[in-house]
Amino acid sequence: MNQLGYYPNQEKIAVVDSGKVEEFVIWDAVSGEQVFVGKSLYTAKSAWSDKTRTTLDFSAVTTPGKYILKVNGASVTFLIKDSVLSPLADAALKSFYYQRTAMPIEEQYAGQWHRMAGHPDNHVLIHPSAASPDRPAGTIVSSSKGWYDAGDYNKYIVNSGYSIGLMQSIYQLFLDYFSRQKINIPESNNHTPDLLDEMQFNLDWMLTMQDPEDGGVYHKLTTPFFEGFVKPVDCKQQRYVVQKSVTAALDFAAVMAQSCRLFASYEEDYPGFSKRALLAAEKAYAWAEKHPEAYYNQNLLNQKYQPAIATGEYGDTHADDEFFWAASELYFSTGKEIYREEAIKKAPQIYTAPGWGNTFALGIFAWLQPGRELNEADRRFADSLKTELLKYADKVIEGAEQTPFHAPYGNDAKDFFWGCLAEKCMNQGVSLMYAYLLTGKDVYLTNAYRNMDYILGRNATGFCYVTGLGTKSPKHPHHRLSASDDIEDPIPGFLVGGPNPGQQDGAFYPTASPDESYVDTEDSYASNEVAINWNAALVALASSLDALAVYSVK
Ligand code: G3I
Ligand code: 9MR
Repeated sequence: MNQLGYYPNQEKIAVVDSGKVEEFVIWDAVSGEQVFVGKSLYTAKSAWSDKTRTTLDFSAVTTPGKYILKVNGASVTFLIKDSVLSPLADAALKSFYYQRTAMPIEEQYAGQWHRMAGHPDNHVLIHPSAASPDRPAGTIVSSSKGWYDAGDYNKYIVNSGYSIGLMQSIYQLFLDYFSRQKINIPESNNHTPDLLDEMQFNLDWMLTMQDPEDGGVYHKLTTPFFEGFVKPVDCKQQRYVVQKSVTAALDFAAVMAQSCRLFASYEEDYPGFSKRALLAAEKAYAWAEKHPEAYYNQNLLNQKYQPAIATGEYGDTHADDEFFWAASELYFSTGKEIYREEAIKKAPQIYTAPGWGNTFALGIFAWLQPGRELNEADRRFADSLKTELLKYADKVIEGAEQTPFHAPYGNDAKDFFWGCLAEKCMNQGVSLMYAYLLTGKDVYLTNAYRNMDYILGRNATGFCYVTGLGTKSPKHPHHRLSASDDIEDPIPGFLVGGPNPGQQDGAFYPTASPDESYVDTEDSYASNEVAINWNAALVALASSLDALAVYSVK
């Protein structure tokens, strides 16, 4: 079951890992009264194991409260509640605060997970791959602040640009919701919404990753090798900025152009940022146009330069999607025709859900932003993007209500890979949520909720895949901050990568079955790591569903 609970009028489904259910009963946990008796809805065979699963539907129970579901001698407690996803939305965003580098994480904001500052990054070297006339190899630069990327301690422009882009796209849809959200971070009492404050902490770092001379953007800031599982304060390896790349420049340009618009209302807290961001964006874009083939390829880099770099690659061999996203954001921030032309030239033929390596959807979200004023030609173009998004959505939801977990996600072996719970399950949900906003058709939103139910427990392993939430959640994520802090529980609010039959980490997995190929051990970075882009997807879907609150009692 969804271990967090259900909105009063939300569809409520549980799945039993066996084929025979005569009937199930729901009791009010407080009064002790029986409130509902149900029969199974349908049974469905797993595509990968011999399990036949039974679906139970208790959507008819709508009164807020605490209940117990009893079936085949087992029982489980659950909640029906307004704002049931609020704690998830808040915790998901708060996770970014815990990822902050270069400052102490204080007890008043972090409780038991407070820690000392690490990685000041005020003495970073220009790697030979990043050398330029003004900054020869070995030049010392300061590149402070920003978030740790994931379970590791490095900072990658592609991934952090994408993550902010996704969250800020959602921010623009629900301004009211985000202006009220408080997650207890150091900036919570200023005039800026907490989400933007948190983004600013990383945007500030990103600005330091641009070469002031030519506008190019370094791909990442990293140690040559991954650090061990030690506290940030104990890390001593030299850090470098490495090669400028076209994808880093464009993700940077896109997110700066987007931020220029969003921060314009918050000059009081961030004076001058908006203007600086736009200048930086245009410079980075111009650099990308001059270096359209400057892909980041770590193997090639290591053949030419020392020290060799072994950390995360975030490599890519196509930049049309990044060009499209950046040109679109720049068009909406400047109104310049050249960006419009470029966006239309690079536009996708079909809709694909967003991911760190595929930013088409972020550009599409910019064009489809509700309330955006478009001239007639632009409106026609936006409509063509909308048509594709809806085609995608219709295909995704087809037959979902007959599947083992009653969800569009999780029915194809291709749904399970490194980071799939975010990059596929959540981002499919985000796309369906947009389909709902564009049409008002409930069926899209219902299916977005179904994917949320999936990660919160209605799935093949029975895990609620977010740390610190639910009754059975990951305790040993591949997360250096959680592993090195001497606190038993992992830092809360993180979505793990999820089932991954690729099993690239050599950890011991219980099975090869795609949807059960998950193990809650620290060494499993291919199924049990955390990452900012994955949490960005969680922020996006949890906040949207909570902001819409369509299934709450009105
Ligand atoms: O995209 C395809 C998908 O279309 C296909 O269906 C699926 C099935 O095989 O594969 C997908 O590709 C996978 C890709 O992740 C998805 O984005 C690759 O197999 C997989 O190897 C790749 O893993 C990436 C991993 O680094 C290894 O390069 C993850 O995306 C990426 O999130 C992860 O990022 C690391 C950073 O490098 C370092 N910091 C930690 C971070 C998280 O693990
Ligand atoms: O901890 C690293 C994780 O963040 C990356 O996603 C992963 C893949 O690049 O690599 C992890 O580091 C492992 C390294 O690749 C191999 N030796 C063991 C490291 C983890 O302990």
